[in-house]
Amino acid sequence: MPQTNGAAPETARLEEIRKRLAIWSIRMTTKAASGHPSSCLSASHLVTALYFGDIMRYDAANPDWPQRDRFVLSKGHAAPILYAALAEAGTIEENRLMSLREIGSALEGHPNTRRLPGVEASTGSLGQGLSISLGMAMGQRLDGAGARTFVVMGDGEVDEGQVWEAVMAGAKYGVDNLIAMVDRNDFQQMGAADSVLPLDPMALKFAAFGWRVMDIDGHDWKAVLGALREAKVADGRPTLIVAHTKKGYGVTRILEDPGNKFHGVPLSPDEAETAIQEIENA
Ligand SMILES: Cc1ncc(C[n+]2csc(CCOP(=O)(O)OP(=O)(O)O)c2C)c(N)n1
Ligand SMILES: [Mg+2]
Repeated sequence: MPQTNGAAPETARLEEIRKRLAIWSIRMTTKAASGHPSSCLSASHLVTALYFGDIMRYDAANPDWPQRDRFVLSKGHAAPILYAALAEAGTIEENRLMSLREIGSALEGHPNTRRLPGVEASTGSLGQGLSISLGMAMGQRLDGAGARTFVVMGDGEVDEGQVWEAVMAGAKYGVDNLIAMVDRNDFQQMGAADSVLPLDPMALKFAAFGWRVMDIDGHDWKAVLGALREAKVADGRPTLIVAHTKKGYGVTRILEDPGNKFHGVPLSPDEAETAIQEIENA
């Protein structure tokens, strides 16, 4: 469960939680000898803010509460940080985390909504999460309970054509309870995201398609919380938050690699211990 310190400023409390989720992501992937720790770390502020920054409305003990806000991790390969958040919230037991990617474990390499409470959508085949989220948000609107859907995409993921179909449909139907974030860490699997397909000016492209857009530092608590709070004030359009991040945030071993070759590569046990100390001492 979240450990709160009433005397500490909100961002200090969130940073403590974020560090725990980051450390879990490293431990889990190192134990599994497989997975995507660097993709978890870049999204760590976003996921922490959503679950623990008073952004999403949810009941951790009742993950199927019909009026809940929903979170879709469209970049499903960052599953460990989602699982760590669900454990931190109390939806799943912490002692399940280290079963990541084991045969038979519900903590699959990519989230499986049929197997784990709190997972809203099965993702991992990139490009589908925004469409899924759009449908959820439209359903929530019909329900009339004022619920929202939040979704985190990767920047490389935005290459997928299906993303742009959802962008157009979201604008057409004025789905203003849909809040999308792009984890703009500038890298995808094969290298620099813009070397595969140029994405900039990303925010302006979404704006031209009819979305409200925000462009922020995705590792700045005030910016992340401010953007998400502003996004919750509906204005007739879906919202996109471009969050500029670092793939492997907080871990020098990953960040110092000029080509960011650590995509889908877990840290060795020794590297993991060094990385965990670095995060704890930051
Ligand atoms: C449809 C599809 N194609 C290819 C892949 C393989 N794949 C897994 S992660 C990844 C790169 C994703 O990059 P990005 O969206 O920028 O996410 P990041 O890890 O940088 O946050 C790719 C190509 C996939 N999962 N789904
Ligand atoms: Mg990326």
